[in-house]
Amino acid sequence: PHPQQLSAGIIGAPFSKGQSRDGVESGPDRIRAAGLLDRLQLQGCAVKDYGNLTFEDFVLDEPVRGSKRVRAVGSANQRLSEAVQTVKRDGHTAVVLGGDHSLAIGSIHGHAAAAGPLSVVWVDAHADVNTPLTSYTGNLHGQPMSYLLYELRSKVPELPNFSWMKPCVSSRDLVYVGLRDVDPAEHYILKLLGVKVFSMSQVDQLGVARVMEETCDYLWERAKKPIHLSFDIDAIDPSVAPATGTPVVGGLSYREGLFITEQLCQTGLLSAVDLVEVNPLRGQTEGQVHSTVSTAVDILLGCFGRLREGNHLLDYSLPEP
Ligand code: B3U
Ligand code: MN
Ligand code: MN
Repeated sequence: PHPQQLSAGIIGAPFSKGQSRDGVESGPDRIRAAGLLDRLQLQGCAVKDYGNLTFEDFVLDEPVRGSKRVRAVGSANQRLSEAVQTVKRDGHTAVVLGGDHSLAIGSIHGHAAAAGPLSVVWVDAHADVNTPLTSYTGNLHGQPMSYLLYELRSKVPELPNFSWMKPCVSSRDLVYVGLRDVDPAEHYILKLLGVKVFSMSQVDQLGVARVMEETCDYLWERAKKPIHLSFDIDAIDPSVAPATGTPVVGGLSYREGLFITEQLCQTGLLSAVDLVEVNPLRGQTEGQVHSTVSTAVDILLGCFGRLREGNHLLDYSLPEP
């Protein structure tokens, strides 16, 4: 699709309680300040900014079965789910600017509630599929996929402020790209459910072009469902995107990251995008923060039709002498 046929509905989700490091809540404003909206409009994309969500504070939010700030995460994601449903019903491609990756719970739930069954492409160094009972850290940003998968329903305990949501993704409709830091229980789950995984080993072996070809072929084998892209900036190598909470060496290059977005945009099925885990406070220099934020912006521009070969508006005409 041409960028001028696309429209972006942008939701800021300045939420950080799915993990323990301050700063990730300023991601949405930093990404906007880097010119995301103007640049989307310049490439011909219609943009509506729905602003930043506000989240309820929980004074008493004691760990539940070892998992931290469950009530805050549950409540924030309920709000986000409703916001994503509004954006989808208004006819936009939803963009959720995080914030930490626990936000994928509400984002994917809301997307599925408005658009029906989805394909999910999860680009991340991590699988984020721990259950509350397998997590070593107790951080909810390492758990969102376990809440969303039908097949793990019986493995996830009931949690306070999560009764609004139900699993809505089949493990056959999920593809991972970029994995390189997977916990043993997560690895067991991925094998048990037969989830399609392109870890960094497969990216090395096949190259990103084959990975994306196989990703699209796999997702389309049954039906062409709307695609939800959940992009954790830590999928990109820390030499390019260091300002994030849990950087892991050996990641996707900037070019591989952009290629993924160009290919997904060209399917015409991209229906919602999360861009999460940009943490400006984790950069050691302003240059590191800038590199991380501008990579995040370029990934989003790629999702809305920006091509490295160049673009021009549909009504472009050469100036006459
Ligand atoms: N798998 C670990 C580490 C982790 C997951 N996501 C991030 N880190 N960013 C966990 O906490 O579940
Ligand atoms: Mn993640
Ligand atoms: Mn990650």
